[in-house]
Amino acid sequence: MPTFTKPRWVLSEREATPESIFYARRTLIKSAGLGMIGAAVAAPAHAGLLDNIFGADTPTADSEVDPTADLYPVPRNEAYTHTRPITDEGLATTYNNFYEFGSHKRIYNAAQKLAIRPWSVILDGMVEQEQTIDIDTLIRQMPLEERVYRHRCVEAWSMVVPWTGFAMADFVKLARPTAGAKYVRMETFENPEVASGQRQSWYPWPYVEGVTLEEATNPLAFLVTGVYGKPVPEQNGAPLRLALPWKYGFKSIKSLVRFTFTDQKPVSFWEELAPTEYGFWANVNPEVAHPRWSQAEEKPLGADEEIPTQLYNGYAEEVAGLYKGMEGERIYF
Ligand SMILES: Nc1nc2c(c(=O)[nH]1)N[C@H]1C(S)=C(S)[C@@H](COP(=O)(O)O)O[C@H]1N2
Ligand SMILES: [Mo]
Repeated sequence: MPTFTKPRWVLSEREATPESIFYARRTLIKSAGLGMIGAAVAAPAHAGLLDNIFGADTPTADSEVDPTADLYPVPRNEAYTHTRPITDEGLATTYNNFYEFGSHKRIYNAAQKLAIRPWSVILDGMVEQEQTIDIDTLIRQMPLEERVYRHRCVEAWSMVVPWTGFAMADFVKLARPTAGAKYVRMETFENPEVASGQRQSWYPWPYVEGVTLEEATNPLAFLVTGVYGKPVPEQNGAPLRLALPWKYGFKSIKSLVRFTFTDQKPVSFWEELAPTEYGFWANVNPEVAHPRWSQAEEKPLGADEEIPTQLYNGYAEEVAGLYKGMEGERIYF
């Protein structure tokens, strides 16, 4: 199990969490005469953060066997190299951001409540034919491979993880978008009965993210079904999540239920909450600070020292071309 031996960075991480947005929002709610709602959740958010660092319990084992478990492990595609060691599985599966289950990192037990079967995914909007696909049918028909990717959270922690999944480009082929489609808008499940965070009504649920069609079909864009050679667990976004390793982690939306092809630029969850802090592009750049903290360095989960953050999180060769001629846009924001 992970032990957090060095709490030095905890404080800076607390600064880095988007919590202050909610405090600001709570003030607004209060002045609108709805104070109790905001006040009731403020304290647990903080307690959870400390719990997260000093807590030592383990994820609850799944009672049901994943119906795709027989597919794993899957051969690794060695084209995706990594220069840093792979993050300890125990850390990557117990230190999570998944606001549906709480605005702190230790959500893995709460996330077990999410029923990941039956599960289907809707493909709609500007497509030749709308489709609803059963998750097991989808996973069994896609060419699965393992890729080791870096992940850089906007809060300045990072990890290196072996994901299993398939290229998003192959999924776009399956969707057959029509000529005018420019963006893919993605949505997470919505079920406040199991996801207590979704009862916090000032968040713009469901969680939404978006990419351009060019980004979606870039070979790096990866739809994840597994991690560490097994089906991906709930807390990491089962049964289907995105991995966009050149963008800040919040773009890598979890537990997907819907992909809508559109000519309208989607507004993401974080952009809607705090447009001055989180933008559409969110490409990693150490030289462009977040309004409230530097992005120059990152803390790998389990490491003692911070390391320098790289432009496009080290994937410039693969993706810089996507942003040619966009010098006037805030692509690192
Ligand atoms: N639906 C949903 N997707 C989400 C989030 C979330 O809160 N809800 N958090 C994002 C953020 S900020 C990060 S850093 C990654 C974390 O993924 P991990 O828990 O597998 O490390 O998930 C992203 N996807
Ligand atoms: Mo993040």
